[in-house]
Amino acid sequence: MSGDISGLVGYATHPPLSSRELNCAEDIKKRRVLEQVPPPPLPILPLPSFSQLKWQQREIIMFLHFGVNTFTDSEWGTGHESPAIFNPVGLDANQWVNTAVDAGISLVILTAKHHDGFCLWPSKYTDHSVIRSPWKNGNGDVVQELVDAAKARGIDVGLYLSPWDRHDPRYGHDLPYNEYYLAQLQELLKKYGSVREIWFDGAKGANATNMTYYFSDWFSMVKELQSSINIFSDAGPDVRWVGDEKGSAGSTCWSTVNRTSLSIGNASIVDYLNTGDPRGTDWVPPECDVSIRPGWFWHKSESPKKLSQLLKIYYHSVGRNCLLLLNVPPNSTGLISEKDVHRLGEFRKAIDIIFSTNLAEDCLVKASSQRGGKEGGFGPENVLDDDHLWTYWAPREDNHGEGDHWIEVRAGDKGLVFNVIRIQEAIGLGQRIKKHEIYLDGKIVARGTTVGYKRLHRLEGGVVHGRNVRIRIRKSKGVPLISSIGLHFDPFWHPNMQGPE
Ligand code: FUL
Repeated sequence: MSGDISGLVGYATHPPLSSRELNCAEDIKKRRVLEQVPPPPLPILPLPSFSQLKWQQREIIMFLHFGVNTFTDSEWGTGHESPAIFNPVGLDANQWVNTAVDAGISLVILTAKHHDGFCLWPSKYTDHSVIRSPWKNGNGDVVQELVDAAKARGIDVGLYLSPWDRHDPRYGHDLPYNEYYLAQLQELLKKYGSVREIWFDGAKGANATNMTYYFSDWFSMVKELQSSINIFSDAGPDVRWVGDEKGSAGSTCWSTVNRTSLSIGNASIVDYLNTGDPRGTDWVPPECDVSIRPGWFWHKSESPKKLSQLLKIYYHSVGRNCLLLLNVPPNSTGLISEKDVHRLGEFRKAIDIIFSTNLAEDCLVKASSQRGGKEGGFGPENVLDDDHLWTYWAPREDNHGEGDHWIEVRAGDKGLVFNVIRIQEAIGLGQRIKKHEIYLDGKIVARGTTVGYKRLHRLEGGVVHGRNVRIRIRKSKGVPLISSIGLHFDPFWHPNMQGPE
């Protein structure tokens, strides 16, 4: 707005203003300026932290299960393995990282220590490690090699340090084992630069010795040493387990939970973990861990999942407000097998084919109302830009009751042919949507509950044709804030069929 206040106070026809009148005119001017730029709506708590938001945008993370099990054809080592069997003569962490980068993955998490207790780095607190293996004459360090390779390609690293340790004699003795575990945590988090995620696995054999883990000490130490890290466990605090190892979140999936209802290694809470809690006071989004193969570790006899299975996992994890943590295990040579590299490449390509074209982009977008009026900055056109967090459509707060908010994509005569609908909420201001419906030319084609960072509807009935797609928000906490909408065509989706290999 210009500095001209004549229109407000009739300056052209009145005598000069007194100082009181001038102050008053300034106030009006200021108020007008404020009115012109409506502020964003208040957030609905709880909110994600900066690190959680960054994590959410990664969408897919790579898990690397590697260790003595890779050489013994087993999943859970006994702890009695000889370090002499660990000899990945062709190990090339650059190949692991290149595979991740080619798949669009920006974070890789390595099992620095699995349940067998064998350490992939030369820990000074045990000799059950690479130090006693023939690989590089005991001078190797897999964690360092991964860190170097990741740095060279500009991606991030995370580490898995199994609490359950079947080798170390201190296991089962609370104080000495917790001291040992904390010492190893410190080694890993001090020596290798920035670590973006740490994985505390809740698994433990049925006959394992009972003991108490000092989680509070562990978590505090982790946060002290790495300020931007996300801590994963069954119970968070930053990322929670989704409750299964199939890569599938609940079709209702809240990033919010009550942490007081959670405990680590408690099988009775898996449903709660799977769906989250609309009344949750803590932001702890779920991560869907699943392996590209039947096992977590490499086995000669196993093969990667079919592309159609991987895509289904994608829709049920990323498409349900989650992160997909996809395990791609290096083999006994120390390389990711060719067939896995190939399958992962196909997976990435398929995702790009499906989502690189948004059919809504050439369409008109209308909404039931918009915050701050036409030029307010919260118009429906925001759902078509590239920012999927901080530009969004916001309806007016005042004149629509629950169930009356809608946004519509209008294609006109050219029409639309699609089988996938993508909706994204502006989660930076809290997760809000509880129930939504999607109509094509007045007929319902999909319905769902939560949306969150990303909700994908792959239409059960297959491809649909029409002109106008309306998304109705039937229930939400406060007003819904939608940051992105996509209409996509998935050529790999054939309802009631297995899909291509
Ligand atoms: C589980 C472990 O027991 C598996 O071996 C694997 O590491 C998986 C990711 O977590 O709890």
